[in-house]
Amino acid sequence: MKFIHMADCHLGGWRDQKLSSLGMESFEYAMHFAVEKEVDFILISGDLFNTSVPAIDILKKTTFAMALVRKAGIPIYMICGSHDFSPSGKTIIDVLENAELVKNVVSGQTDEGKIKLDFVVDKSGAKICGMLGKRGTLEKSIYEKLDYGHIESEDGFKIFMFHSAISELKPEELQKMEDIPQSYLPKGFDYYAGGHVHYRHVKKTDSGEIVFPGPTFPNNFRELMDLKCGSFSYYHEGKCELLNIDLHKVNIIRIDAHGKDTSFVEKEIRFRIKDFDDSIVLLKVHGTLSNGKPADIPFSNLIESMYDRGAFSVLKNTTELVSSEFDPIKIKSYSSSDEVEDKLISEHDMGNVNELSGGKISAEALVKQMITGLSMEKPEGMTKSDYENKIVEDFDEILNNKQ
Ligand SMILES: [Mn+2]
Repeated sequence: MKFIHMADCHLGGWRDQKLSSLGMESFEYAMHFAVEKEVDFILISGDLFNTSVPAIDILKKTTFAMALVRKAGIPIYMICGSHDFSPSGKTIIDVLENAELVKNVVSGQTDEGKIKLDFVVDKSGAKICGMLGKRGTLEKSIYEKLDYGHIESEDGFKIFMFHSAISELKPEELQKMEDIPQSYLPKGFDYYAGGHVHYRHVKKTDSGEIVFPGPTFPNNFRELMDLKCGSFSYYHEGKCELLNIDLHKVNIIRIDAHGKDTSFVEKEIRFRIKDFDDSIVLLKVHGTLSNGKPADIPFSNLIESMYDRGAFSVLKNTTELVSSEFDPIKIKSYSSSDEVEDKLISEHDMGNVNELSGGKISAEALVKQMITGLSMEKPEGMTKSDYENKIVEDFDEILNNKQ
């Protein structure tokens, strides 16, 4: 049996046009790899798109790549991740499924309060089932109702797809991320196809492996620094192999500006400019300058020189660069906007919201859903009044369902 497993593609996630295209190319690379290796099937463990309403050009390229593997006779099995849902629970994945490009494997019935998951049986014989991921790890409550015996007693080669962080397997820097314990995963599966945590990790269990393949392309500056490239898992000859997708190398220029003046920092950056050979350059400058302010460093000029020397793309990060002329404002750096939202919500008095949530879900979860609702951008081609109606409709659903 041969398959590839990817997750967290976040297609359309980069504002920078070049990096957005690179994210797409990395996804296409993995799809072509699958065709070339004649795999039995492809697994996508959630967060295929960055938003629940992706732009038309993103959809166009994604569906083109999917149609290609489908024509080669390769099925795509997937689950939805936290980014794939609109606040009212709608997802473009349903559209892809109706067009028979993908198969969403999350299905089941409720029987006396217990959820019995169904298996999808691939023609290779693999039996696949899975659990969706929701914003704020709201899937936790679904795991608590799972009929484990029902899926654990099934025989054959079994794959469980999931989109959640696992407490025991989280990297140090993501300790605050919400998670589920490893014991929530059903036992006895041959392969656990994970997603959600943007890092690469394989852990052996008694029956098989829990695999986090990493995103197919890093999603922000920090991920580019840490991961350097995208990746996916290739399962063949009874074991999995994590493969990198490095279409462009990453060059990191990290400058500690502490106690230095701006002209010294400028020189230090200049010394590091070399032939970049089509690589992505990450320029990270941090520390407290001895005199002058960050704006005195001619960054646009420096960046231009980098492009002149063949950089594919240059990203600058100076959020931790401060001037000594002012008292530095102490801010904590957060890894994602989700984290900032969580922090703000937790600091806020939830008295009134508690009433609104009717006790069915936590006030925090309700606020998160409302924030997601308000963050929906107006899709291309939608009129302003339709957009307004849609927001109101989504809000109604959030407030009435509270699920
Ligand atoms: Mn993700």
